[in-house]
Formats: sequence, C-alpha cells, structure tokens
Amino acid sequence: MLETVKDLLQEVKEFSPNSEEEVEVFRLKFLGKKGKMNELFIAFKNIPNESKKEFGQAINMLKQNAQEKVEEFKGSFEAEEKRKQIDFTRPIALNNLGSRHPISLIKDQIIDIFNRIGFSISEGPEIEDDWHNFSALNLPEEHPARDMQDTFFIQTDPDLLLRTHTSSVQVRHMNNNKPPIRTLSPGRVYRNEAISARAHCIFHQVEGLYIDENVSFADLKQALLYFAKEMFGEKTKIRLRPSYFPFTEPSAEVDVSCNICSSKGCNVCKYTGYLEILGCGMVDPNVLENCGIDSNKYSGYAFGMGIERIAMLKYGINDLRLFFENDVRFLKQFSSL
Ligand code: 2NM
Repeated sequence: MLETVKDLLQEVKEFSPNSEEEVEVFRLKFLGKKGKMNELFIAFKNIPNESKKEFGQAINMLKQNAQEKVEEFKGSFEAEEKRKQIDFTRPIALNNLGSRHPISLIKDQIIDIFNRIGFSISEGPEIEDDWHNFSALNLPEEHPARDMQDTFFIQTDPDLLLRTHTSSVQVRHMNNNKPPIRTLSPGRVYRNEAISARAHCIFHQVEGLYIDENVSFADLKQALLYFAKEMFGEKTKIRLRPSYFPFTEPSAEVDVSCNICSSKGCNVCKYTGYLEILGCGMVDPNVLENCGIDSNKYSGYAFGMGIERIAMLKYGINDLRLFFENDVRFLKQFSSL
C-alpha cells in the first residue's frame, strides 16, 4: 500500500503539463470525487493501527503536493492562450493623436511655394540688437518710424530687444552672404500691443528677399502673383497699392482678390472685393550699403507677411487669439490637413 502512495508521489512530482486540459485531467485524477485521494482515504480505514501514522503522513503529503501542482499550473496557460489570440500587427487606436498647428501648416506651405522658385530658408535670434532690428534697416535713432512699432526692450540692456520683424534675419544674411541672394525668413516676432481679436503681442512672419543684378519691380510683382495663385487658387488676382516702409523704396501693399465672393463684395472683404495679404518693395539702397552690398551693382526686392493673417483668410478664422490658446477643440480641426 505504502509503495502505491510513493509511486503516486513520484508521479505528482514529475507532473509537468503543457496545457490547461492536462492540469484538469491531473486534478480530477488526484483530487476529484472519484480520484486517487478519495480512494486512499477510504483505504486508510482498513490500515492496521500500527501503520496508520506512517500511511496517514504519506497520503497527506501526496494530497498537499497534488494541490500545489494544481495551484502552480492552473490558469498559467490561459494567459498564454489569450496572448496567442492577440494580433500584434494590428494598427493601434489613433484617438489621442495630436495634430499640426495651423500656423505651422501655413508656414510650411509658404516655404514650399517659395522653395519652388529658388528661395532657401534663413533663421536668426529672437532677441536682437538695435542695429540689426532698426538702424541697418534705415531706421536711425529718433526716426519717427520707430514709433510705428511698439518694441519690447530687454530691461537690463537698452541695446537689446525682441525683434519686431524678421527683417533683422535678412540683415544678418546680407552681411554674411554675397549676391545673388534669395532667402526666406520665417519666425516669431514681438510687438507691444494690447491683445484683441485683431492684434497680439506675439505673431509670426515670413519675409522674403531677392538681391541680384537688375532685379526689378516687375520681378517682384511676378513672384507675388505666383505666390498668390499657389496659395489662394489659380483664379486669384493681385492688386498693388503704393505704401511706405523705411527699408524699401518704392513700397507697396498687396491685396488678393476675395475668393469668398469672387470679388463681388462680402463682409469678409468689407465689400471691396480684395483682401490685404502682405507688404513689399524694392530694398532701399541705404539698406544694401548698410549690409555691405554695392547698391550701384545690385538691386533687390523684399516682402513680408503675417502668417496668422494668411491662416485666418485660408481657414476662415476670425479671432487671432485662437492661435495662441491651444484649445484642442480648435487645434484638432486641422488634423486632416
Ligand atoms: C515688409 C515689407 C517690405 C523687408 C525688407 C527687408 C530687408 F531686410 F531686405 F530690408 N526684409 N523684409 C520688407 C519690405 C518687409 O514687411 C511687411
């Protein structure tokens, strides 16, 4: 009898299942109602008294070992089975994916359009010195045009300020490069303005600069017409109005035909049929000379536009503040663009 128990104990020790079913078969064989343990407990009654202690310890040990085995392996194949059913090649749920900011989308579109006619990108510091932001651009000290832009100065150094336009980047580019120059400078600019639907103290600009021999106003007009058609559609027309900038002469403001009302007049174009999109002009010879370029040999055009303004026109956004609040309900509307 004791031999049988020892054999069973050995069997329990060696038991190493490969599936959930094998564990269940094992459990029924040893611990089930009609299992070995019950048989042994029944047989125990007929064991002579002097052997009861030894036999009892042996079957208790067997039962404990069998229970431990079942505990050890029960459920361990369940996880394995589930794992086999998972398709790891399935794409993840994209419900919390972020989206690109409309300012970035428009900025890249503008860059792309000008890249195609040979403009490359130049970037520069947002904290500028007075010379690069003002003096080099034909705005000497006490020039009334400096009042046109309310500037954030750095308190600890009266020579430093937050750039009011990205023209300062182009000053740096002209200083460090020889013509021909064809460069585009996108970036953040700062002006001390009260925040409203139409104004913000931070906004984004793209400025362009082309310098070579014999660059004319006609070249400027043609480049801007190309840009307007690429940005607002093939049917778009442009209109130039004379204007004034200290760094260009002559200067102009550029309007595009309103494609909401086909120039018939609506409340977006304020019944004028046109929308203002940028400023431009022929770079003032003083600016070229300030930046080490011979104004007798070279001429150039420049232009500048606000990215927010273009984005508002393209997407029908009526409040500038939306660009800076980062409300996901606003931002996620651009996720498919
Ligand atoms: C504008 C309008 C007209 C401009 C001028 C220059 C530079 F550096 F070449 F002098 N860069 N950008 C410019 C000219 C910018 O923005 C409305």
